[in-house]
Formats: sequence, C-alpha cells, structure tokens
Amino acid sequence: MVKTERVHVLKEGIKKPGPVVYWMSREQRVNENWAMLFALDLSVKLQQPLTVVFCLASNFPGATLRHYDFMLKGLEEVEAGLLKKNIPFYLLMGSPPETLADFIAEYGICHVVTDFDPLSIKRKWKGDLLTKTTASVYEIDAHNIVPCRIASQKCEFGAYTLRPKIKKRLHEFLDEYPMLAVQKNQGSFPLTKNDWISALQFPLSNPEIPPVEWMKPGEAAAKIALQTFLDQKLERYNEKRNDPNEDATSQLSPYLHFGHISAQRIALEIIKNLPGNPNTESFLEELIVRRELSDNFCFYNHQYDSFEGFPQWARKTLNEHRHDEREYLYGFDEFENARTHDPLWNAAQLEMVKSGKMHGYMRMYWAKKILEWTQSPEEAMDFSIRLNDRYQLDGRDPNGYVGCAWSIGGVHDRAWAERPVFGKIRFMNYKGCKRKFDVDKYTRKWLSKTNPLTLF
Ligand code: FAD
Ligand code: FO1
Repeated sequence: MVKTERVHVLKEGIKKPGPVVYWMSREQRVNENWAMLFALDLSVKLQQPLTVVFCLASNFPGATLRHYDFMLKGLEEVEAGLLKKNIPFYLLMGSPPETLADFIAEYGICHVVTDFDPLSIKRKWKGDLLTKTTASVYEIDAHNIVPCRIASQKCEFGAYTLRPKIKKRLHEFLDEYPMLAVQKNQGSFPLTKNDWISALQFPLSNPEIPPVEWMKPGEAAAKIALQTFLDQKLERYNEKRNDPNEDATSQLSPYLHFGHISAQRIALEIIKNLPGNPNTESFLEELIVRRELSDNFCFYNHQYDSFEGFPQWARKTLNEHRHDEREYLYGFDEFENARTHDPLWNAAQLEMVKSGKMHGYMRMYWAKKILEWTQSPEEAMDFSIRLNDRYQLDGRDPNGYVGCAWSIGGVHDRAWAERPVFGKIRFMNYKGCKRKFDVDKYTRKWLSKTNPLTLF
C-alpha cells in the first residue's frame, strides 16, 4: 500500500513480537499521511496494536506561543480523528529522544515509525533515539510527493536541475491515498484523552507574540483553505501572486509546515480542478519543485542555515564586498521593531509581526535589505532566520532557511551584475517594487496597523 520508495529503514531492531508506535512529528494529520498508513499496515501485518505519540519539545528553536497554539490546536484534532479510528494518541511532554525511549521501554514497543524531516534538530532526535532503543525504526517521507531521497541523491544546483528529475517520476507517486482503516484491536493502550490545558504550561519564549486570529489550525481548516483557493484564487494566481496588495496566493504554507495537509492532496485537487492551465503549472512549480528543492537542500547540505552553506561563487563575491561601506546599518532590535529608514521594509516587517505571514514577494525584498543593512552576510542570515522563525507561522521550515539563503547567499540562483555590498548576489530595490505593485497602498496598510514602537 505504501510505496517502498517512501520507506527508509533507520534501524533493523531485535526481531521480537511487540507493539508498533507512530512517532508523529512533521505530518500532524490523521488522513492522507503515508507514515500513518504505513504504521497501521505494519501493525496489521504483525498482528500487534498500534499507538501514535507526539513528543512536545518546549524549546523548539524559534517557536513561540503563536506556533505552539496553532500546533496544539491541530494536534487536538488529530487526537479526535484517531479516536474515531480506535487508535490511541498520546502527547508526551519533554525532549523526544528521552521521553520516546522511555515510552518504548515501558510498553515493550518493537517497531517505531516516524516521518521524514531534513532539519538538523530532527536528525539529532532520531540519531539519539537509535542509541537508546533496540526497536526497529522506519522513516517515511510523507511530506514530498516524490520522496526526497528518490528525487535526487545529491544537493541540486537549482530548480532547473531538480525539476526534470521530479517530472520524470511524478506520475509514479502522485496517486490517490487509501482511506485509513479502523484499528481492530488497540491492545493494552487505553483510548484516553490528553490534558490539552496543561500542555501549554511550560515556559514559552516570547509569550508576548499572540496566536494569529485570521487562520484556523487543523486538518479540516486546511481543506477549507484549499477549497477557497480552488474556487476563488487559482485562476488569478499567475497574474496576481506577486502583488502583496492582493490576497492571491493559497495561504497554505502554515498547514503544509505543520503537516495539517499534504502537498499531494493539494496537487491532486489542483490538477483535477484546472488541468493543463498556466495557473496550475505555475502553482505546481512552487508547490512541488520549489518546496521539494528546499527539502533537497536541507537534506544534503547540513549548513543550510549559514554562510558556509552558500555556493562557492556566492561566498567569494560576498567576501570581496565584505568591507564595502554600508549606507545604512541596523541592529537586531531596529529590524525587529520595524525602525529602519525604509517604510516599505518596515511595512513588510509589520505584516509578518502582526499577521504571522509576510507576502512571498515581500520576503525576498525583506531579506535582501537585511543583507544590505547589516555588517556582514553572516549577521544577515542570523537576523533574517531569527525574525523569520520567531514571527512567521510557517517559519522553522526548510522553505524558510532556503528562502533566506536564496535571498542573501544566492542559493539556487545565478550571479548577477556586480554592485557594492551584494557583489553578484541578485539585487532588489524600492524602485523595482514600485514597478511591480502599489507600494504606497501596501505601506499605508501595514504602517497604519500599529505604532512601530509597540508591536502588539
Ligand atoms: P503559494 O504561492 O500559494 O505557494 C503554495 C506553496 O508552495 C507554499 O505554501 C509553499 O509550500 C510552496 N512555495 C511557494 N513559494 C515557495 C518558495 N519560494 N520556496 C519554497 N516553497 C515555496 N516558506 C515557508 O513555508 N516557510 C518560511 O519560513 C518561508 N520563509 C521564506 C523566507 C524568504 C526570505 C523567502 C524569499 C521565502 C520564504 N518562504 C517560506 C517561501 C515562500 O515565500 C512561502 O512558502 C509562501 O509565501 C507561502 O505562502 P503561500 O502558501 O500563500 O504561497
Ligand atoms: N515537532 C515535534 O515533533 N515536536 C515539537 O514539540 C515541535 C514543536 C514545533 C514548534 C514550532 C514549529 O514550527 C515546529 C515544531 N515542530 C515540532 C516541528 C514541526 O512539526 C515540523 O516537523 C518541522 O518544523 C518542519 O520541518
């Protein structure tokens, strides 16, 4: 049922009968989740009970109340959905390797299924777990339509090199999901409800950053957002997607980040809805090629969030311009509080702080100006990633690290005409934005939302 190309065996454990656990992490949904489907398949084949756990790490890098609130509400929906399938769901508090290893030992678990994630923190969690358990451990790529390890076995130069590799095999993997069956026997695992009130009792970094109100978390809300995009926006996507004054994009990135919906479901619906249409093509280019390119970069380049991870040509040109005079220089607080000389940049910062989601076009301008107005490209990466992860609902994601590295370090881009500070890194400026959209309208909207000195 689940293609073997999606399955990667992290550890062949001691062969003995015992329950199966799905350690849910990236794909926080019940349905249309290949890791969930694989875990139930395995438990039926072994005639062993299946349970699902989520390890809640209180110190996930960059995560604030805004993110934990969105994520935990989505997980509450997962619990309800799994109860209907007679599959117990436990929220384990504490750092995953230890809490999970204790759970495995306590219940004599013999098979651990988890979902693919290229980020360093997940590699570390899984690496630590392997040293603490004798159970078999399987990793399922339920995020990418063409599994990351299958699409390419190396770090790709850009979309133009990955695209043909994905297109060649897309038809094999872009198939319909089977329904998740009801578990016949959950064994000795009680179908209890978790204590969601106390789940958020741990000390949160930046508790002043409030949950977003305009976007509802969870699997059901993600499906509604997809339907809204299909019904009202897809046909204008090409024409309007780069205009930050228009609500013309899918707004699906937070749902994809937390796994409330799969890219595969989105692609299936888009193609069904508007086959062979240029809007469909350009949307799928972003959803499939660009998104899978981010996982490819983070998986094969462990320095995905730093200057050292930039391509050689970019490091060379940035080094050659390291000592160029900066016309403006700002510290982290000035950026965070939207206190630069540029009202357009300040407006983009406030859109992110206030709404939790900066428009895609503005993210490029926003990050490139941080390169222009900081002491060094290293500092630019540090500031942009910290701000992106702290305020973006879809932050802390391979797309974010690659987005910053593309903007500041030319990752997946080519060399452009040389200029101060940027060297040959692609340049963007206010004038370029003015040619693209009504800058005053966007600036007025977000600067009027609040006094920049009081973010909330
Ligand atoms: P749509 O245009 O509707 O796109 C649909 C989906 O395609 C997105 O949800 C996303 O999964 C994917 N996608 C679209 N554009 C890109 C892209 N450039 N790279 C990779 N995938 C893409 N995306 C995040 O998910 N999290 C981030 O933290 C993030 N930070 C970024 C930082 C910078 C500096 C830049 C330049 C880009 C960043 N992006 C990030 C990529 C992109 O801006 C967002 O994915 C997009 O704006 C999300 O809005 P949407 O879902 O409405 O996009
Ligand atoms: N994944 C977990 O397994 N446990 C967590 O406690 C956790 C917290 C968290 C907070 C914010 C956030 O943006 C992501 C978080 N994730 C957590 C990871 C997330 O589920 C995704 O897997 C990755 O961030 C995407 O690569």
